[in-house]
Amino acid sequence: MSAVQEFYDPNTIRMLFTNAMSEMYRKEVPLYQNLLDTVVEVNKEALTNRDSIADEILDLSRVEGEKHGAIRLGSKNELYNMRRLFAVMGMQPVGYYDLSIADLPVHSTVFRPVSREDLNKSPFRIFTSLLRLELLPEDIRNSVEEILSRRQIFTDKCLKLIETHEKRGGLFEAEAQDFIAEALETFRWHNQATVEKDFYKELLCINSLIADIVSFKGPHINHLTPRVLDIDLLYARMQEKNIQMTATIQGPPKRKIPILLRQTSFRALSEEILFSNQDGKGIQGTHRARFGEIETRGAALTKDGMELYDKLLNETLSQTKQDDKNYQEILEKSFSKFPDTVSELFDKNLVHFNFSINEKILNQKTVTEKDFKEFNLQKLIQEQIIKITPMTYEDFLPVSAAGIFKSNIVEGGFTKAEADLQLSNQNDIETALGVKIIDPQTIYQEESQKSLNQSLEKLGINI
Ligand code: OOG
Ligand code: NI
Repeated sequence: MSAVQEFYDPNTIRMLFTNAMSEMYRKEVPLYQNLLDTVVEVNKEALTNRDSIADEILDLSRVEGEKHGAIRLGSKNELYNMRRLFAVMGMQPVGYYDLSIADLPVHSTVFRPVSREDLNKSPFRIFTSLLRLELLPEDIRNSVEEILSRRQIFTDKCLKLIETHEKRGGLFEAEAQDFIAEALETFRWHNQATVEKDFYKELLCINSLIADIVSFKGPHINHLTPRVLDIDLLYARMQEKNIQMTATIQGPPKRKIPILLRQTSFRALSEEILFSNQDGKGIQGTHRARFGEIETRGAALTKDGMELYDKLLNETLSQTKQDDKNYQEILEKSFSKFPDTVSELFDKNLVHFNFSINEKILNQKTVTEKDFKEFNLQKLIQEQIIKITPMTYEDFLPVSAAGIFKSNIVEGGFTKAEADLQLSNQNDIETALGVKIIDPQTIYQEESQKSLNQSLEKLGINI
């Protein structure tokens, strides 16, 4: 009897795909290699000088390699197939980001692994935006739609392999290898624009994002983002090398207990491209789309934590702008109101936690089952029998804060009409995807509850 051939693990496909994409991007964008070298340098230094609480959240076992990338799609059909493509790699749409509140004609979701186990195997995610035709000026909407309907961003072989995966429930090793090579083609850079220069310029005037989405054969990967242990040090190093970075590190300020995500990037490079024209020779031009980014991750915030984050960020933005010199200083001042100890973050329910049993203490204390029953959770934590560790944030910087700031700084928060609009926009993207978007809060809550249940079970406490 021949052995049954097993499907290739989607986590392995994702890992190999990430490596292949990284290699391609480093060749395409040499400055990105420079950024990667600086990351290695900074991580080495940061490891000799570290702080244990931050270490746990940073999860040192997952430092190496890219953590995310981003693409921008033109049509609902492209998004539908992209969802099917990422499913082969064990990635599902998580979180909804409405970027129209930042004046961008797109909305987005993130394809990512969902379970902690899968994230640990390979945490790669792709921030995926979809152009919203209805937000474009009426006079160009039809031409844009027509141009986009003519392109096919996936190779035939890639679509066939996706279909095989769906029908059979997995791919075998040789198919998986083919799939990685074929899928990579979709993310490749094309220096040949598919539109004429004048039309490109017209799009550029409306919004550079539209020009980037519409003018090319496919949705080139526009950045990759590795993780760095000390982003402040990295930022300083890049500036020493005279590489132009974002005006400030985006996200929350530096803290003892890092929260959410802090990011910085180098400015998109001006790259030479050729526009199509009648005689087929092509007209020279340039395009800015591709950059390199760095992230450092902190604790996942609960809904209450997110609200406080938005409030403090708005407070900052009401006093200064991101590119002002005093921005970080004012940000830090505003965020002094965000608790920065594990116990306070827990008591105020601002952060999601993982629970585990401290076996050593448990053995020392010789407590009986009866004793546990009389304890409450707070006490078990105080006694250090149950250990709590902040959960790492696996999603992206919420744009809600900017939206709240823009729409109504005095009242704060979205109006009902705005909230309804958000919901209907999310429905639109879900219809295009063909599946519902997973709410990140649900993932964190379930993981937290599971670890608590397991811990209590070990102590013989039934809940
Ligand atoms: C998406 C940018 C979003 C991030 O790190 O917040 C993103 C884009 O520019 O297409 O990747
Ligand atoms: Ni990014």
